[in-house]
Amino acid sequence: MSKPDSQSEPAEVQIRQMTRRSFATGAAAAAAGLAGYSWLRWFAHDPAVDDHLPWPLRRVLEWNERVARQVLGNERSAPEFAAVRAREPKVNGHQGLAGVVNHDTWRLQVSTPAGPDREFRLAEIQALPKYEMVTELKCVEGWSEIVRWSGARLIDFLVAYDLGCRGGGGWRDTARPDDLFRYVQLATPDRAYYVGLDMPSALHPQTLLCWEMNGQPLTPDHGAPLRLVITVKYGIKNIKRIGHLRLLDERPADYWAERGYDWYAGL
Ligand SMILES: Nc1nc2c(c(=O)[nH]1)N[C@H]1C(S)=C(S)[C@@H](COP(=O)(O)O)O[C@H]1N2
Ligand SMILES: [Mo]
Repeated sequence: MSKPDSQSEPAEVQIRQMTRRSFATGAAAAAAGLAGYSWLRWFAHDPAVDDHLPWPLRRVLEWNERVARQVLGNERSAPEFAAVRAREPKVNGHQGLAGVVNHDTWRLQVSTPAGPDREFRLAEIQALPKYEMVTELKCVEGWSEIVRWSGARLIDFLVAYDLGCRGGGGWRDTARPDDLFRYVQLATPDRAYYVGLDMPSALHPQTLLCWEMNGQPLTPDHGAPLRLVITVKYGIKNIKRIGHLRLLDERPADYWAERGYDWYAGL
């Protein structure tokens, strides 16, 4: 990302830009309304997590407080339910689930336009703060199920491993929403199933990289070793058996969008 050269810019231009920025922040927060703001607070000050957060995550919570209103302000959180209501969802969709995955040799391969590619072991994802949520999985075919999921937030993964901002840069204090890539694509190891996500949805606090369902390790049918659970989207975006994660600025290909479904598939 190129930044305006502060040396060559008159101070009043800079001040005007800064004012416009803070105005935009306030306006977005107001437009988001109470629903948006309440999850933002929950996101930014989670007492269960705040105290023992590794420093990069603590830093990003502060970062979130400042910019989340601009990036994520219009995303709402989905309702959560009592754990006793959780059931096993029916196994639906087998694209990209052929064969078996060895959890020891499995890697999450991450690529960005600038490269180089990076690889992550399951343990590196499981080392992140673990979240649990009891939410409704909604399939476009008309059924839904309440399920208890556990895993790490996708945003925490991106922040902890300095992914998501252009130029290979991490989530520095100076990072701004427009430094972020605009899209994320996730694909199965064989790339037979793939989903595209807009960045605000990818960064939502209820977007989890899950390795457990209803308190048990994921079964292969439900996406072991790692699947996405994203409450702001229909089931089709909740990709099972993730093998690849790509950060990019062009809207990525999506398996069901190519077959006539809405690319955003938002709820
Ligand atoms: N790899 C992969 N992930 C997938 C699918 C698929 O065909 N392949 N189907 C999707 C659809 S349409 C739904 S509704 C959910 C169902 O998740 P479940 O089988 O765990 O209930 O998985 C989603 N993730
Ligand atoms: Mo589905």
